[in-house]
Amino acid sequence: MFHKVFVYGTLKRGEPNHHWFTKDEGGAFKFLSEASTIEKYPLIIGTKYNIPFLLHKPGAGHNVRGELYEVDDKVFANLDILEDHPNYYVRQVKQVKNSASEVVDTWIYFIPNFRTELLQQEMYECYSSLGAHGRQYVDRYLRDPTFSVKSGILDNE
Ligand code: PCA
Repeated sequence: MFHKVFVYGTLKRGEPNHHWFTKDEGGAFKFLSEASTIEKYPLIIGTKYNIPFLLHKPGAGHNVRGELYEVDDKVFANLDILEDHPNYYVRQVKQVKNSASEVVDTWIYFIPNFRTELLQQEMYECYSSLGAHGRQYVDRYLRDPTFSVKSGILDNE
């Protein structure tokens, strides 16, 4: 079984979690195209660890640019582990436009129940950990294990 996934953050090529596509080996994945969301969404960088979040607030922010992949069940399951779906990021099927301007239905990882004050933060069209924002992503193993990355992000934490 194959699934389409649109990634906008650290899973993109050249970004710090791209290796999750190849984790454990044996899983199959294919880069399909650069793509952008049909609807606008706020893409922000949050917490002191500079984590990218796509907030589920259609109409705010930008038509976010990212990458469209096809993955098998094994890779899909690993991506769900990384994103802690459905406890943290929650994936939903949305439409993106690929580089041939075709509209494609695909999974995207969102933060659905976010604190509204996050909408005051700067919103990006395209994420890069090493972007001009200067907020480089901090890998999990470098974080304080007692700090909840969900606090300040999720509405119910
Ligand atoms: N990884 C996922 C969601 C946010 C993140 O850093 C992605 O790249 O789409």
